[in-house]
Amino acid sequence: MKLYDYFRSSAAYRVRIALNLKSLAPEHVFVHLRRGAQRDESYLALNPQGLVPMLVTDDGDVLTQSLAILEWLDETHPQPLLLPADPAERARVRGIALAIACDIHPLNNLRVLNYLTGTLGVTDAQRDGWYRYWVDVGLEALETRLAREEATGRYCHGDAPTIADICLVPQLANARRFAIDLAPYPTLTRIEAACLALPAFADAAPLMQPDAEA
Ligand SMILES: N[C@@H](CCC(=O)N[C@@H](CS)C(=O)NCC(=O)O)C(=O)O
Repeated sequence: MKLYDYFRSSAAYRVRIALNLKSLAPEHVFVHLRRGAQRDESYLALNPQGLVPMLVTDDGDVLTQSLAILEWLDETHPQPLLLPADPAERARVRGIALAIACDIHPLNNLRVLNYLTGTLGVTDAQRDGWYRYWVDVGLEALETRLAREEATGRYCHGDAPTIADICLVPQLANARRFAIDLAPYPTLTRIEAACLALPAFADAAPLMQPDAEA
C-alpha cells in the first residue's frame, strides 16, 4: 500500500492513526502541500481533486477521501474495528466523525484560507477570525453532545477508539496550531488526552512524521 501524505494534513493524520491502530505500515509518499505539489500533473492524474490523503492499495485501487479510506480499512482489516456493529451506534459514531470532517474541516482547509487572503483580499487577522469562528461553532456543538450523551465513554463512543476519535484528535491539533482556546471544551480535550496516550495516535501526530517541518 502507498499513502500519499503530508505531515500537517489533518485528513491524512486520520488515515495515519487508523493504519497504526491496525498495525499496517504502508509506503509513504509525501506531497508538499505548501509548495503546491498536490497540483502537479502527475498527482492530479491520480487524484483530480488535488487533495491528500490518497491510498493506493496492493491491488492498485486508488482510494481518496479519508472517511472512505477509513471504512475501506475497517472492511479489509477488521482488527480492531473502528465502527461499532450496532446500526444506531454506527450512526452515532459516523455522525460525530462527519460533524468534524464535513462541517468543520472544509472551512479551514488550506485552499479555502488561501482563497480568502489571495482572491478576496482579506487580511491575515480576518482569515484567522474566520478560522476561529467556524472551528468554535463546530466544537461547541460537539462538546455539548459528547458531554451529555451516555454513550460517550473514555473515547467519543464507549471505551474503544472509533472513527469519531480519529477525526477529533487531528481537528484539535489543528485548532491548537491556530491558538484556539480549548478550555471551553473539557470533554473534547479529555478524550483527546485519552487518545494521545495510545501510541497509534501519538505516533501519527504531525511533528512525528518524517516530512515534518517547523
Ligand atoms: N474531505 C477530504 C479532505 C481532504 C483535504 O482537504 N485535504 C487537505 C489537507 S487536510 C488538502 O489536501 N489540501 C490541499 C489544498 O488545500 O490545496 C478528506 O477527508 O480526505
